[in-house]
Amino acid sequence: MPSCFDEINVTEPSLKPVLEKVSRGERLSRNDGLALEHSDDLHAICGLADCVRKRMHGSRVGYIVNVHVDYTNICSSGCRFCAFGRSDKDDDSYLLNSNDITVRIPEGVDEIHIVGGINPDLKLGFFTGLLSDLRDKFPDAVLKTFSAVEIQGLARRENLSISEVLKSLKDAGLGMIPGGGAEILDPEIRSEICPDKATADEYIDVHRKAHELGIPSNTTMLYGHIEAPEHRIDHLLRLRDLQDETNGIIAHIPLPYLHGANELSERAHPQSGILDLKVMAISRLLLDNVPHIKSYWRALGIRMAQVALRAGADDMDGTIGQEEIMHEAGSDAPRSLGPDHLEQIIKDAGLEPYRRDALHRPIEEVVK
Ligand code: V47
Repeated sequence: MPSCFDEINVTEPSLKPVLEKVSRGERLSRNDGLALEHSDDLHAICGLADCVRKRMHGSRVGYIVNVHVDYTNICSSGCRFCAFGRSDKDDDSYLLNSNDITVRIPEGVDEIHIVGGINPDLKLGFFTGLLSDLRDKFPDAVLKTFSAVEIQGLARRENLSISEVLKSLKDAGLGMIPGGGAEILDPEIRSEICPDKATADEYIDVHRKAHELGIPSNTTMLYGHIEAPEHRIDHLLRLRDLQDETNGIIAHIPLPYLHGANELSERAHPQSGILDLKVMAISRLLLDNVPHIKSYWRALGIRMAQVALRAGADDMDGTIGQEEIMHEAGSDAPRSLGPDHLEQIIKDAGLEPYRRDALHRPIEEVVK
């Protein structure tokens, strides 16, 4: 019986060895990644990633009933791609307390995703207090809260080590770390787009320390601004190296840069659906040790997120609600999608939806 890979028609000679390696299950090199980046054979690249997704997950695509709450937009980082951050002097700056946050969370969610700006006024007690309130009120939901850059900022303000902060957060109920803050893990690009935020090494280190303490995490990559193909490949290889070391990454989420209301837009590459599919596919192909690749519909838009399910992604994230970061940056996707809608999107891609928990375990198999 012909395998999925036999049906791929590679037109460019540079992709032939990549096809052979992927079909044999061999790891791709940096040069292979660059060959994929520099190829125009979108059909072959997406086809390869689709075959890998199928080999790893069959026809199953996950989604989660979750909620995103962005607890503060007060941020000292001033990232040039961001439309969300404010100074505390701005009229529309905000900080939600634990009660404001809990009233925004619907009953029955399986994951609570909470992130915010690097707010210089917030101490460890704010974060541990919030986590224990959420744990009391939503004992069945995984608390996927505070990105690596927020944790790094908190440790610096409190003069504590990353592990000390993570232990306190874990004791208070932290279940998992979301992937935000990775942007592009290259010092020169970071100096242009987010000079005052945690460095690439610091981002990796928070994830490494979390994994050492048994806290899993997701990772992201913000692409389509001023980075070059080499930066994207090196970013993915850094994540792959970390995963070889710790095996703590559950899912990787490629994030397309959205141009709305931010400083970087004048210098950035125009948005490209071709790049969206290529980056999704290359993420699946290079991150051979990361179980899940998410198609984040809030950033990609519903249609592109659906097509990306045939370019390597095996997950749609979730019902979301509330999220502000993509909304402020001009996302035209709805604020929220119901489970039935998500299921239909997946079915229309010819795939089989399953509802999952934050660790991507099918919900019917999770014993609470
Ligand atoms: O770190 C900010 C990005 C991230 C823009 O872990 C922008 O499951 C596009 O990390 N255009 C936060 N992106 C979102 C995030 C995330 C999302 C979904 C799931 C998970 C997960 C994590 O949003 C930031 C930054 O990279 N971002 N501004 C913008 N203009």
